[in-house]
Amino acid sequence: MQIQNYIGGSLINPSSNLFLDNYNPAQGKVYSYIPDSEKEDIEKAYKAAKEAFPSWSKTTREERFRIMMKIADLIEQKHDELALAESIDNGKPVKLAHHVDIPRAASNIRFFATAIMHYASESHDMNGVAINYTLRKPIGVVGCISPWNLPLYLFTWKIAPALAAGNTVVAKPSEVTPMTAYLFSKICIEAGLPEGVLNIVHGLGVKVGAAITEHPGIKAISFTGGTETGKAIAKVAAPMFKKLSLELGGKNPNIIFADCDFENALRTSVMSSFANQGQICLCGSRIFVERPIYEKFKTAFVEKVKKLKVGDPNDASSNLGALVSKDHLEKVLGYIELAKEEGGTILTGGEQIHLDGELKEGNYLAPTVIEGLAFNCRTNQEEIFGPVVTIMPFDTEEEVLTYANSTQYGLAATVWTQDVTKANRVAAQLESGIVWVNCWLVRDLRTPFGGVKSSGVGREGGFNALNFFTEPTNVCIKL
Ligand code: TXE
Repeated sequence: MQIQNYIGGSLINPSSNLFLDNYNPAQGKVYSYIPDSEKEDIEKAYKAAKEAFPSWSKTTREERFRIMMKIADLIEQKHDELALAESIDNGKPVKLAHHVDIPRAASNIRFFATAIMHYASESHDMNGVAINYTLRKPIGVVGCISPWNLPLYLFTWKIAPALAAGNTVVAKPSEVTPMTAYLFSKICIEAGLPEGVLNIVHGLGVKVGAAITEHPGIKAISFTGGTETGKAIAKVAAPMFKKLSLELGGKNPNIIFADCDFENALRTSVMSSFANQGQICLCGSRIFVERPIYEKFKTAFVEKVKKLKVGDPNDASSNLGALVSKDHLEKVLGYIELAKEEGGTILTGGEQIHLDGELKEGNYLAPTVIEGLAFNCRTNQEEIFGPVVTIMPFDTEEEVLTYANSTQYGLAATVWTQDVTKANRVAAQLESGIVWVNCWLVRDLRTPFGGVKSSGVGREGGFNALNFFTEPTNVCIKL
């Protein structure tokens, strides 16, 4: 199967007519081909988006709402096909794609379709002297670049607010997981999205992603991915004064106090550590447990982790599927070796898993728990982005805050305690864009989403995203 670019409303081959291999990570085999696009393809996409902008930006909110709702309906109608495609392309359990990725993609579109209907701008009255009002205008052609871990989920999370606000878009999904973005382009055609409003160009980050970043006509970039890539994008885009929203890596602390609801903390920590094979930027990869319950929690946690089934993503009984690529598996295995060198003890996992038959060459790794590491060693400071967590005890709030805040990252944190005063006190002191208390990954799409420090710049979600994708003009009228 050959994937195509979606430019000017049509599905077309890349200018080079060259294609890259696309792997099925569960089998380690090439199963489709992705356009190896070039700068030239981005230029074509930009021209189509520029041409479409005057009309799309003037389209009524009601009409944009109507088309976007149709897209969301079609995602739901094709739910099974999309979930299977996501699982084959990414290696994630198909049941996860069913419950999380695909429903969320439809919700993203619907959420911003409705949000634009309620989006209002500010007015400031100067006590009879003058009145100010703010116009919020779409920016023009904007760029959206997304990663491989939640492919359609994060792709639509960016595209939806951009389109709702009246912009036209040049988008690039990850070259590692292009399939659902391709299926999405067919959905947009079926829904009647006007030509050129959304353009999807496939290919390598260093070529296609860089061409979007460098393009002088693309005035804003919304990016989710690795911190190093974020730096490279900022370096190019900042001197061009582009608007930038960067959602980058994390090394999230999961803090468990002795007074927590033990069973809930235990059950949720297994999920927050290993959901999507640990490849979610919000996963809690450093577990800190207050000393009085440390041994009890550790024993129960390891016991539960040992019971997780790593297997065929298409089998409903699998808890973990395959890691996204061979390269990524190697990277994660490298960190397990590093943890051993740094004095860590592997409590469970630590090894690649070799399944049988068609899955023989798949990228499977046993969920891994590591104990005995210092809070400031590399394993506890660098983003691993796989099914690997460390666990360590703490004695005081002050100590655990030092551990939690010690990394360059600050995306998400989880706190487990039944003492609401303590929860508020700790949450306020965590250097983190998001803090979950007694839960994990509970998402209200209206809330600000993003990180501090090297976890990013800017916030997505709700009106934050619509503000990002619009340019305010203040009009001051003397009375
Ligand atoms: O991300 P990249 P990758 C982290 C995680 C992972 C690491 C690398 O630690 O191991 O990032 O993953 C495009 N200019 N996260 O390699 O390379 C690229 O094609 C413009 C965290 O997938 O950052 C893809 O579409 N674009 C993360 C997108 O950027 C470029 C989720 C992300 O790719 C580019 C995924 C360039 N120079 C990985 N180079 C999270 N926080 O959610 C690449 N791209």
